[in-house]
Amino acid sequence: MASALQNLSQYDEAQIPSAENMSFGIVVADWNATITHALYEGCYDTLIKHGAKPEHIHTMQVPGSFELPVGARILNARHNPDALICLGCVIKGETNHNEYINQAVAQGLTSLSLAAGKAFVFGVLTPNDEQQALDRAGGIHGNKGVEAAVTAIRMAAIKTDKGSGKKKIGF
Ligand code: RBF
Repeated sequence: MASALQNLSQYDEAQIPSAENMSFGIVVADWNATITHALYEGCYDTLIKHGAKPEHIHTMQVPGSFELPVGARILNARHNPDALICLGCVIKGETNHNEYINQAVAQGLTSLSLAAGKAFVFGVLTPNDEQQALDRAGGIHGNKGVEAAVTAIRMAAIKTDKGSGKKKIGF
């Protein structure tokens, strides 16, 4: 699988729009806090690195990943940011609770995104075990919080882009 071979958190910084005039909401689930708080650090630092101002980044903690959609909805109503990022970690256990939670979060964030016309970024790790989570929260596979931040910046730029003229596209 291609994704097993690369650290997707490495990207060309020059290709990312400036976040200087953008605002963001970050919602973090406290279940598996060692993991999710590392995702948050990566996410927050990336927004700042690309120019976002601390006063334009609004953070909310919720108990678990299942609460991410409602937390994001509250944060959106409160601050109306350009994009929201939801960070969580649902580790597969002996029962299939993880499938219900992941499905609910994915559906909830999709509904919110489409209704609001802005990104509610899915930054939820869905690992089989804790090691897979650590690998993606600052380990060998990078930090998915960084990638969630980059997605939010790109989507916020799309939201405000007037799209005039021909664009150079490609990778
Ligand atoms: N929340 C997470 O963010 N990650 C988990 O791995 C996780 N595992 C759970 C396992 C079970 C059996 C239950 C009942 C809840 C779990 N939760 C987890 C919490 C869930 O997201 C939510 O906070 C609670 O179900 C309360 O609505």
